[in-house]
Amino acid sequence: MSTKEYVEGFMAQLEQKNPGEKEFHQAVREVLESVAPYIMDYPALLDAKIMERMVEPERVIMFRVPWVDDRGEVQINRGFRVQMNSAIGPYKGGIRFHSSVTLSVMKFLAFEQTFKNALTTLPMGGGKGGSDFSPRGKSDAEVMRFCQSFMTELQKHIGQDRDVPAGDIGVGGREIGFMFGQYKRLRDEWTGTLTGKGLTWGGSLLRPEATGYGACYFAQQMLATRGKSFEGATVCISGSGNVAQYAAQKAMRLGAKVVTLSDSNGFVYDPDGLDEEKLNYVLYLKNGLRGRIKEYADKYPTARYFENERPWSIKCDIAMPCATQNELDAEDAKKLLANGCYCVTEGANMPTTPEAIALFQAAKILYSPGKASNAGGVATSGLEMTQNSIRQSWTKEEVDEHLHRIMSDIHDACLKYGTEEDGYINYVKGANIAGFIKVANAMLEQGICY
Ligand code: NDP
Ligand code: 2IT
Repeated sequence: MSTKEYVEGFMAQLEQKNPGEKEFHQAVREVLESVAPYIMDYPALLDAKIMERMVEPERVIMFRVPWVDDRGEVQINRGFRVQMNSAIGPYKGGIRFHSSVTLSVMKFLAFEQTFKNALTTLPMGGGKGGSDFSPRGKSDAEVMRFCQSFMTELQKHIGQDRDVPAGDIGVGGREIGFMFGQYKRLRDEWTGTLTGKGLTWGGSLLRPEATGYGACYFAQQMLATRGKSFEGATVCISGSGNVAQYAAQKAMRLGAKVVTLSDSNGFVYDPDGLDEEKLNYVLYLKNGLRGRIKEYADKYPTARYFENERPWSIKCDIAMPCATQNELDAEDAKKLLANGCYCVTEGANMPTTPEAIALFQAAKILYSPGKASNAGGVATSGLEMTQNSIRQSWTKEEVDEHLHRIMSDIHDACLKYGTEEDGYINYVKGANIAGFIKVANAMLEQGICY
């Protein structure tokens, strides 16, 4: 059997067994194409059906989330927790609240998380959860009632040594607070079962910044392989949420000019670039006022707002997609390449379509998949768990040092498994193989239990 036959046969079965789950199919195919040659060299992996086991979640929990809105009307949402793989540690991964959440989205995210967490070098398994509830436009009281109802069911399935959720799209400090409060009330115990907590109640310094900062640390390492850096570079960022905000802050502080931010309605282009004052306004606009990125262009007239467009037509050296899955397609990739972009570092999970990835790799530009470059967020969640367990709080400098080391270790792993014969670093291959080997070996050593 050729590698191609193995991949296509596997995918045909996966698609038949999981019909319609297109995001999940996409995520599995990407990993499988990288690891198939490795698997075929090790009959023990084939015989133990490691890959077949990895694509079947250990457990999926789906539940009703009823709540009452401010008008007194009953609302029903759907809740999920996909406990994908616990080979190397308790399930760990974020919770997403967004209207686009489906079982397929949860499974793709939990699958990606398994390999990402393995790359962090910390003992964390893979999981993901969420709901099709969207906090946008809801009052604080509505968000609280929703979070309490969601946690009333979820708390039966999680725990500090079992499954430790955190934030993701639509889940920030406010939502983690409401969920943690309800967890503590129902379980009558104070444990670090959620990460991303407030600083006065068990949170870690630098966790809010960690995904965006980590992505920039990773990009620094990528750029260094070509003698380049952020200094003087023009950067396009998509999104304007947690990851985008701190990617922008770090890129700027490393000497880059950040010229775009976006949300699901459009993007702003500021040819003068962000500065500390403008970024502070964005933080206040998004986290305090819960406003739209369009308002940036109202406040700073040098900026322009492009309704219903994505930022990838703007000329840049470095692109950092930090919003959501499949937000950068082949057409966008062609525009970036034509404009001379030489580095694409993902802050989001699976933001680049397979066709766009192929174009970047064919052009031999630097391209890193989210499971490598956005792993700083979950890694710092792991550091929060450690601090909770030893009942200590580390300083910002201590956490930052760990984060730097972890991102650098992930980069080394990508080099080890992803450097091709001509010297091109295929970060997709490197990240997938390095993450896979760690999880696969743990599964082999533990026998056929899942
Ligand atoms: P936030 O909710 O803070 O921000 C999400 C941003 O993406 C918002 O600007 C949002 O705009 C935009 N967005 C969401 N959906 C869409 C869409 N369909 N089309 C265009 N824009 C969209 O989430 P995060 O910043 O935490 O997450 C961003 C990405 O990073 C996600 O892929 C997430 O999985 C990933 N990630 C997050 C980590 C974390 O620690 N938070 C860690 C690792 C990865 P709008 O307001 O219009 O919805
Ligand atoms: O996608 C991700 O890695 C996250 N949303 C962070 C998960 C976590 O547990 O901190």
